[in-house]
Amino acid sequence: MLLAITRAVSSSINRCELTHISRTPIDYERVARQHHNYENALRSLGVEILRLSAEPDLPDSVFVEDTALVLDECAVITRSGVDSRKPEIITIEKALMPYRALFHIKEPGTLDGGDILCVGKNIYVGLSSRSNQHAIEQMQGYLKPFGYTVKGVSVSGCLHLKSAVTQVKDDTLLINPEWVNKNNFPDVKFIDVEPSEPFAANAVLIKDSILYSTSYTKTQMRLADAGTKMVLIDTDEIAKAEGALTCCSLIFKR
Ligand code: CIR
Repeated sequence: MLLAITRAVSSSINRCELTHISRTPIDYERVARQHHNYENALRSLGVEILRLSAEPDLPDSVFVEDTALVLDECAVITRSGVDSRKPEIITIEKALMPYRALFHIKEPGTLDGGDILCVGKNIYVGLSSRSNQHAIEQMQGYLKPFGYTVKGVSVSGCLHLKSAVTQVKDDTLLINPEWVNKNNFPDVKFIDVEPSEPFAANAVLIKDSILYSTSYTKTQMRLADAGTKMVLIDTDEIAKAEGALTCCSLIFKR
């Protein structure tokens, strides 16, 4: 059984961090509706939702993915690369404690979950403005005993590694090769995003289906041609906070 931790959208989302996009007003009703539809799409794929209460003082707290990496054997609580997001972990630790033994990224390590791509026992970590080599070394120490290898990957032009690449099948990555080099990922196949849709590389893989945005119609056609089963939802309001699909949940076997 898969469980997804989510968190209601903060009423202060208009004060979210932005790095690569300009600020445009976020309509609270609309973003909350898109988030609700996201949760329902996960339910339609057989995922149970554990929704945490909104955090009015933490604008980016809906993006729970950034607070932890949850593996079958344990979880790693992150330490955000921006101060405004560091307190988000307090409630996430409490929520994860019943399910996993917890490790913590410690100063001077910084890590956002959006920078972590797991492909089997290979864990790739984006060396972005949010995540650093210290965090990678700490993760190696925590996760090597469980058989994982942790490797740093350069990314440029986007916020997180998973803005540039995500898994869409057991053996296939959806990638924007402008933002991350394919050579980092041996022994996999690739589907490239349409060059006119640079933000289209973020999908949530659940069993043999992906949750995907209605915004990227051309890349959708490429995914369909490759036989990918898709559940489509609107994400354009969430995207104004520089968020994508993976960011809004922490999904793991309960
Ligand atoms: C931030 O800059 O931290 C948020 N506005 C967006 C975080 C998106 N998270 C993700 O891609 N994992």
